[in-house]
Amino acid sequence: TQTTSAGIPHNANKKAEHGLANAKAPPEGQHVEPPSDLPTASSLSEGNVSPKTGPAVAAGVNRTVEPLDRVRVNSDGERLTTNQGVPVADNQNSLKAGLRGPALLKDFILREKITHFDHERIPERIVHARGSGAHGYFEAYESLADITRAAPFQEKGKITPVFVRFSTVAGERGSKDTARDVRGFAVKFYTDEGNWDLVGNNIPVFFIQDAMKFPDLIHSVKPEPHHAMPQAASAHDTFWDFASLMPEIAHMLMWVMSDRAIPRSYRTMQGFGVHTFRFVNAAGESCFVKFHWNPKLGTHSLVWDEAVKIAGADPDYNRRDLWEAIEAGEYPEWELCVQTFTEADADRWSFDVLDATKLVPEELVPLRPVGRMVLNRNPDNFFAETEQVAFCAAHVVPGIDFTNDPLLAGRIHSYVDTQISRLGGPNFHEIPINAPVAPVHNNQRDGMHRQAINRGRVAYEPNSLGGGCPFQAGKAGFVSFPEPVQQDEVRGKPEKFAEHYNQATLFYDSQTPAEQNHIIAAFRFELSKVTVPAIRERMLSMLRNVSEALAQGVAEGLGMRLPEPMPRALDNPPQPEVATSPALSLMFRPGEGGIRTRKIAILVANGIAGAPIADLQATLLAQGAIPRLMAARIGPVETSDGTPLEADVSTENEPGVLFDALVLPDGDAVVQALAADGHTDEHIRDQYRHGKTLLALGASVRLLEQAGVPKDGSDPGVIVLEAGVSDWSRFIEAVGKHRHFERETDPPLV
Ligand code: HDE
Repeated sequence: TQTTSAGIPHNANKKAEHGLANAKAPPEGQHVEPPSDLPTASSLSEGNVSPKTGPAVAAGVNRTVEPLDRVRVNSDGERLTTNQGVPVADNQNSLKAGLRGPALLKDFILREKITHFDHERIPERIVHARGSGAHGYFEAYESLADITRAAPFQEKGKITPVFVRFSTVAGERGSKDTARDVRGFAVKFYTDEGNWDLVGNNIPVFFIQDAMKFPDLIHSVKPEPHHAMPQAASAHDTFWDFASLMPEIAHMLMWVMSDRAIPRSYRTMQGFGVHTFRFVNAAGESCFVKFHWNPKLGTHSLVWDEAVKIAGADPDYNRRDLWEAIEAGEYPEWELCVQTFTEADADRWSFDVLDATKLVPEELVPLRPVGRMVLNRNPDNFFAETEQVAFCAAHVVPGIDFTNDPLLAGRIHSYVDTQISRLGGPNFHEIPINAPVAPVHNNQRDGMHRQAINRGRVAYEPNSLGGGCPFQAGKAGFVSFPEPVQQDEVRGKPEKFAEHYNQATLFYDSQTPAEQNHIIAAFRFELSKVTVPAIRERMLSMLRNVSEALAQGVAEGLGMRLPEPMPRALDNPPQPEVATSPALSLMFRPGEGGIRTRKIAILVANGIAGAPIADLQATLLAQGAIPRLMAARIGPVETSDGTPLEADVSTENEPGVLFDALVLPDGDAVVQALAADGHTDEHIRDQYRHGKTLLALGASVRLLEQAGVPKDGSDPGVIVLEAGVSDWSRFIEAVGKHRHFERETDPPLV
């Protein structure tokens, strides 16, 4: 750990400027010293409640609700007005000279309406354009005051409001949710000491090491500039051309070709701060820190064939899932964990902690859980909140600081810069969703769309006319960690940045066989879309440095021979500390089990015995699952026993890929009707192919046969129950496992 020069007063040289005798010193008040009783982060929070955010609030209500109240508009029972508040008499007809005459220029009501409409769109984010947001809170498990003075961590139980935005990276605003892509995981903490944005991803490493390459990376993955294709996909020449020429990308490619890049839900993915940051405590001592968000529901993903089909069935798949879970009161939750380590630890390791293409294996530095985040309120308005929210890697608060990661340096610049054109000027911090809950006082003034009405004649410092206010907070304010730097200015990279493959190998070797197969299949798919053979060849030569088995698998899939391995920058690469890290597998965090919020389709048709279906439905509901009765058409179902059943989804409006499990009903006539509907077969095949659970009751076993699904009892995810049996426990247990990859073959059997 290092120590700040905490004793140095702020504005240390200022007084000397006025001469020894202070002859020209300004009157008292010009440079007021901060009062000695200036509030600190911990004194600001009384119990768990920040004075800025008001008294304790009812469960389910966030502290960001009240500050936003002043701008929330509820039009219930209100009359229609113009933007000037003028009541509008007729909202159907423009003003004309005679019923068949020309529209009149003086129709200010029409003109205002059309003009506003004409300007409704703002530029979309250059990356992460497609996103979904939610409000919630962070709750600290314990005080971390010994290692950081950051406000959210000062007390056990302290609550800090948050707004979170999840996103895909490459696709445009209206693109599909299930693209193979990194997911953004951006959290805005509205702390007592200003906003802290932890703008992370669902993958702990990145494609490149230096911000200098970011525009190149993004240009390569975005739709190709001449014909603007493909949308939201990396499977095209330019991305792989760039990738094959940038060996530092090897580790990240393992992650984005894995199922991590197609999460089942935002609620089932991890989040990572990616860069190494610093914690700094009140004494000015610092340690390094990496941030991890672990979902309570465990980590679960889609499989590729499923992701492709969902893209057509419901392009809003992840957005809808998040929205519906929160509406249903199934508040998603993540545990925030930190890895903390010292500069001396970092110096010993084979990799550089300033290199964003490297992670710190959990086996090397275990995770320490420090709090939980719960998302418990959907935004009122997508545009006002989710679209206008402006995250920024430079938004840190006292107690959090940067490191010299050269990727991070570029981010510190980029985010504010991009908001200025995206949100139309330098006052985007005043947009309600961006405004800190902590008060803002400075001498910045004016600019497009200024909201604050700053009072008084003073907009400069030092001043005597304003009593020296707003005054500098001195040591109570943000003090940059004074990391000693004495170096030549160079363009280059540190030594350890030259090793690109150890952690790619670590990742691949730490996956289960099913996950490894998915990685091979993903490379095969992506590279099969590449039209230039030399690019494929370069990629294979890169993969040989990661894993011979992987390279071989991909080469076979492409009908190619293995080329020579790509030359390495280092002849003697350093030995990695760990050879496998189980924590890198999605299987490592299955979650708490159970079937809460899992979507289960129960196929029904006229003539069905309703009682067992109603019983199953009630059992699943009681366990928090979402059973839906699916028929060829929605509406009431005729049951043989008079039990009222209503099909709430049809095979047409919610195709089978949108469900986590499938139940096939008993009854000869019912099975016959289902067998005659091509959707049934399709649904069963998809469920089976995608590793999901199938339950066949009585006569419906025929439907499995028809679809070619093996039903010899060896697959725990294919459950056949004799007619009349209604013990659902095996089915529930199987759904709780999410996927049954043991059945997977390549190519698929079914
Ligand atoms: Fe970003 N990134 N980024 N990024 N990033 C943006 O900011 C940038 C990087 C991340 O939901 C932009 O407001 C550079 C890493 C998320 O609104 C832009 C570099 C990580 C979001 C930008 C990176 C991220 C963004 C576009 C390399 C994970 C969405 C719109 C030096 C730690 C935030 C905007 C939201 C968005 C720049 C690399 C995460 C252009 C220059 C690494 C989650 O400023």
